[in-house]
Amino acid sequence: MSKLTILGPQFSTFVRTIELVCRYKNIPYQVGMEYEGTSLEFRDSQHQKLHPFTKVPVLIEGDFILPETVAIATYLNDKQGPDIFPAETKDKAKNLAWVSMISQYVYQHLISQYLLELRFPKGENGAIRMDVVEQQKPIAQATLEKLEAQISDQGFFIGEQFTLCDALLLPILTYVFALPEPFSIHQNTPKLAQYLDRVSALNFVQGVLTLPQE
Ligand SMILES: N[C@@H](CCC(=O)N[C@@H](CS)C(=O)NCC(=O)O)C(=O)O
Repeated sequence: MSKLTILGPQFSTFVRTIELVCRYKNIPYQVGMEYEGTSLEFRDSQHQKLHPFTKVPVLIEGDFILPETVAIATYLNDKQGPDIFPAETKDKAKNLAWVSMISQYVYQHLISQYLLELRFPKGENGAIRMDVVEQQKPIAQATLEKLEAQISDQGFFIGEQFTLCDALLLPILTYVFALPEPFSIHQNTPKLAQYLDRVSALNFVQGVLTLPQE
């Protein structure tokens, strides 16, 4: 059977989430924008066929095509290897609540509305729109503080087990914690910093969470 492909650029946080799940479960995979021998362009008609809203990642496994991170992770979870959800019903439900919050609000507040504004400025002559940054920064800071309040002392984001919450959060936090002054927002989140250092050092995480060269 052909190797499973995670369609999308490796710098995408959600693509990295699926990479982390594959590595945790020891599932062989490849990452890239290659599909059926050609390189896919973002939002072209081929991409539209694979994901109706032209997002990444999309999982390609032979003729099985699956969009959306949580669906992909859940599908992969049924394969070999350790579980990415707690076994007990209520623990699993609570974990899924955080999966939903991280992939929606946390991603929105930290990445779409803050980090992307800095990395891909939309102001005149490619300048950072400082008014937008000023407006979004407190929202991003408050979101990090909500994560700080939630984080467990037991090793992972929730409890003693690596879960999909960690796979979603680590790629986001890696980018956010690398923001330089005056955009840095992690001054009040020491537990989150320790968590990021601790979990990033695990073997299966190594090599995934790289930062762009300045
Ligand atoms: N709900 C989607 C969101 C995926 C998503 O937003 N991916 C980003 C990259 S990290 C993307 O495709 N951005 C391109 C765009 O919005 O046009 C999922 O969970 O997979």
